Amino acid sequence: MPWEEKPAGCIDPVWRFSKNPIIGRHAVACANSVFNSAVVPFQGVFAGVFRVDDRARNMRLHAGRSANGIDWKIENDPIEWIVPDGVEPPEYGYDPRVCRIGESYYVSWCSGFRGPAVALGKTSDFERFEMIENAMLPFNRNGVLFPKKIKDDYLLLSRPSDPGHTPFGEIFISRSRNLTDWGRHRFVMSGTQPWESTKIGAGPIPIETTAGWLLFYHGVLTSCNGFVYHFGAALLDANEPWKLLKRTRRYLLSPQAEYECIGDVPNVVFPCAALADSETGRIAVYYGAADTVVCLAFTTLGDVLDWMD
Ligand code: BMA
Repeated sequence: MPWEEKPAGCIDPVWRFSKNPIIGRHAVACANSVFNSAVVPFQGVFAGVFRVDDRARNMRLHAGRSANGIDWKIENDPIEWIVPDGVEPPEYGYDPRVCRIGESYYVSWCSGFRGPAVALGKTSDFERFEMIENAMLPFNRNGVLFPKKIKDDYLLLSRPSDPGHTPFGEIFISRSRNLTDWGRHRFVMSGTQPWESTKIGAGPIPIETTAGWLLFYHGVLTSCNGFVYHFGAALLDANEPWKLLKRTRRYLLSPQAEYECIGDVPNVVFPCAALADSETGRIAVYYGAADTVVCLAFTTLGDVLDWMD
């Protein structure tokens, strides 16, 4: 996985890749911008699903491949979802997450279903993508699956919202036996600190650790100039992940680099994927910056846990 050591003298728990952004706004010919995107290890290399806003400002998902997780070849054409009979096809798609469960790669995304809702689909090869169902009613965003079943249930985090830019938001969890019928909803967490006081939403697929599930999430503050998107992390109970064990009182990363402060939407860091190495504890976080480009930041499990204490 991509990795860069913490710079000498750095006191921050998360540090940016020196070659950010890794994907520029015109990485795809049709693109106005490429940001909030998800990657996974795939057959010895890496694959991903990318948010590409085109030059008509349609929001679409595109598949991509990479040998090293840094240099990406993104398809010029959007994913064409195979939609089962009777299922509302996506009017648009954005903010994907990709979750491996067994041999399948599940994509959750914010889908146009008479307004933003959480849709689920799957692929085994990043070429053929089948939609499963709209998992959540509108209005809901930031659908994030867990990478394994717990007590026979698939688990999905989500963030009920409104049809617009949503000045509120807390994380909930829902359970399902078949990835189609979701229920037994539980509240997980809300923002408590100023940096996350407007709303929060789950980010990358939770990472299983011996201390519980490590969840990176975005937290939004409303300033005189509008929303500011940071990210932090929480630790959720291993068996009952609606139970919050710990969280970062201070953010892990806030928009401070120029490419995070200047772009189509200034002051946004929005994590959608993380790669983790269990032997070393290394974590690489992929995040969208300023709704314009894709960036990488690094941390370790130890750094994040220390920041929670
Ligand atoms: C959210 C989503 C994200 C975006 C963020 C900041 O509501 O639309 O895709 O990064 O706003 O604009």
